Amino acid sequence: MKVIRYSKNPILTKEDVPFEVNSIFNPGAIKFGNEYLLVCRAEMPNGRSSLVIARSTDGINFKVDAEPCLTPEDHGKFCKYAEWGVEDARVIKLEDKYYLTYTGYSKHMPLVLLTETSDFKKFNILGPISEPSNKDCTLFPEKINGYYWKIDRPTAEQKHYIWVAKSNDLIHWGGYECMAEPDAGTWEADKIGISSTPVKTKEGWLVLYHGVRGFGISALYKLGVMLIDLEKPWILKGKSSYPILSPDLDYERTGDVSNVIFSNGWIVENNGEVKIYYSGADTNICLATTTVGHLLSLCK
Ligand code: BMA
Repeated sequence: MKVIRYSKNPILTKEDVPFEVNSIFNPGAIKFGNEYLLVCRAEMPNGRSSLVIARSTDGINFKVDAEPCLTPEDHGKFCKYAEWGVEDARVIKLEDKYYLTYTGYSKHMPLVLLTETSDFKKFNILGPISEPSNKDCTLFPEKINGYYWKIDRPTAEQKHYIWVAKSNDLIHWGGYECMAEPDAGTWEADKIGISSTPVKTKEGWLVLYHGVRGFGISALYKLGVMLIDLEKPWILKGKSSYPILSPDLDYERTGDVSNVIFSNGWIVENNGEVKIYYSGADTNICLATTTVGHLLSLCK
């Protein structure tokens, strides 16, 4: 099965949010008990983002909570790194807790913040796990060779590419390795960053990533898929040679940032079905489905 857009996209727009927002987009996704949770970015009227949860029992029909779950102001002593907004959470279950890795945006520019929760009601903000400029971070859902691992996207001069690092406690990181670089002259020539959380398969860790190609003042954001070595997560085993989703439809072409498909969350069902949650034009939340088998075949 190829990647198929849900016929009633978008599944969430700002009209579905019970408080005033400019837009709702870029959700992290996780199953929690019997519910599908989307941890969405809500851009508030002042242009700064908070995170808000949307809940569903079928993964398609979501209801947005009455208020945000995490705001810049909630960040206390870390607020200075989140003052301009919190954005684009990846959500993972690791041991007996859930973790959110997301962008804190401030005068210091983007960096990665880490927060833990057990119930998606109380959030314990652990603080930055990168320096700026860095974003698009996910943890791995289990220890590998005795360490916790993260993937992120530092910016080095003109380079925007993917690195991994390891840690004993999720707070102190080291062992940095470059994992993937953009392919010159292709759809992902200018920037790449990890999109989804990694999902374990027999062949490796499967993960969505985004690629960007700029054209003057505009840029095209598309989605691809990568396969990472199970034991050595800095080794890229394969990736799709073309995008699996590109901005084609009106709700992906037109919006606050035109021609963008961006994803930071998916849910892989036990039967291998994949629900990709993504946003069109930084303005809405959409759904596309595929299978693990299809995504693996693209990485060969
Ligand atoms: C990236 C992030 C995303 C956004 C994308 C397209 O750099 O800021 O939040 O969806 O750009 O505008």
